[in-house]
Amino acid sequence: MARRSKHPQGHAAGKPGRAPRGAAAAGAGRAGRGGRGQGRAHDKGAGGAAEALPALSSLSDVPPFDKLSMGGAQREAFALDVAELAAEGIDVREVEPACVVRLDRSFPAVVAASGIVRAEFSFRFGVVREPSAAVGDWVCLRRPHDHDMAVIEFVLPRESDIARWRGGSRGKRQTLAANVDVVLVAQALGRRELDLDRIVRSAVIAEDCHARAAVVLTKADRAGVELLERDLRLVRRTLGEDCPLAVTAAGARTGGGASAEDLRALAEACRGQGVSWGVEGVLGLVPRGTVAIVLGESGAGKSTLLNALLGHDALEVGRVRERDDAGRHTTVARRMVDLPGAGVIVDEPGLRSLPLVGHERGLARVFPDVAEAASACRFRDCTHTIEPGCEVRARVRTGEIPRERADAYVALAQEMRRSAGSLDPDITL
Ligand SMILES: Nc1nc2c(ncn2[C@@H]2O[C@H](COP(=O)(O)OP(=O)(O)OP(=O)(O)O)[C@@H](O)[C@H]2O)c(=O)[nH]1
Ligand SMILES: [Mg+2]
Repeated sequence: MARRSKHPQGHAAGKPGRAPRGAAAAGAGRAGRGGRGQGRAHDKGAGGAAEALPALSSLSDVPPFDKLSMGGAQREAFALDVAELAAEGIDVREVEPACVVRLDRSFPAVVAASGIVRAEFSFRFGVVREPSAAVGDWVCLRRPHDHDMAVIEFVLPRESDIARWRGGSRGKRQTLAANVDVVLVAQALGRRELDLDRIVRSAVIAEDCHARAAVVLTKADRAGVELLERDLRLVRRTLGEDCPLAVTAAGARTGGGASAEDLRALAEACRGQGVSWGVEGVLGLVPRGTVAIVLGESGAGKSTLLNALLGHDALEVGRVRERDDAGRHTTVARRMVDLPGAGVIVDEPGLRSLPLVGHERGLARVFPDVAEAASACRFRDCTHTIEPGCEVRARVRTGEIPRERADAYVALAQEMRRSAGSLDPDITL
């Protein structure tokens, strides 16, 4: 089918292309169409499955259409799609752009200028077993007047997509959200040592996916001032002074019993290090016009933080296990909410693993100084551990590169060397 070459899918160039079309679409052909006004006939009673979904009227804090901005390339692709649909004889007055704001199995909730509606994927996507779009995707939507559900005809090209590999090798790439500007990396303070590795790998994934990373340290009420100051210094030395950083204690009421005075002291400690504090600090990371996603382990306090940003309890909050502080995967559906006076944000189920596979560019973006030093090492395959003529270690000795920064880089580079069958030839790790 001509369309498949016009908007190639895939990720080969590092920049996401057209979002995937159903693999079976080419084979389905026009003959597979269920008739005008129809979407995809799902393998098991689409109507029944759709009925079990949460009613759209029960969804709160849905971003209004005018707060969701479509990019230039998406506009152009939309115009092409409309022309194609017109050539197929479809009444283009039924067609409009829309943004996916929630995924429930194969029936996303989408927001268009005409309002929020449930949609199914058209025959072009083939048999839909997994949603072919992500929250944040712009789609070419058809709202047939004689059909109760809208139909996603095409997914418009993504400007970015936040994705991770499932498992430890190049297995399945899972898109978490599309067209995201900012990734808020949520990490809880307090109980355990700060999981710096997790913060850094999240930042690398964000930058690799063409989004900006910002760190949000949650549950500050569980850390004393001393611990907080130590962790802030650690994050700063590792990710650099430029990495946006905010600290919150959004769920302090339900937690370790910190007094108002304790919280004031924590806020003061943040100010002392030039770090944003509280809900306002986080809102500042997601200004109007931006789309953010909050990433973190289950139990990191993501939904609690979002409820605080919204000013009411819109998202379900779970409990953590006393023994190891692990959450219970309370959030299960990806969902975009509208932050009053700021941008929009996607609440994300907690992620257990974030393997780094082929994220060399992200690593080089987060650590440009280390990557630059690495390119000056005597040996091209230097691991920056024991080799003579290692420029990375030399610059650590002179204090030019903080040791924490080099260590984080070396650990992740090592992981990627192990996991990657295809290192980017332009980057020397
Ligand atoms: N002490 C304290 N507890 C908090 C804070 N924020 C969240 N919690 C608690 O941490 C637990 C997990 O919070 P959630 O907001 O559900 O965490 P989540 O990251 O959304 O978890 P998943 O949805 O499972 O991925 C709940 O018991 C919250 O009350 C905080 O600032 N301080
Ligand atoms: Mg949650």
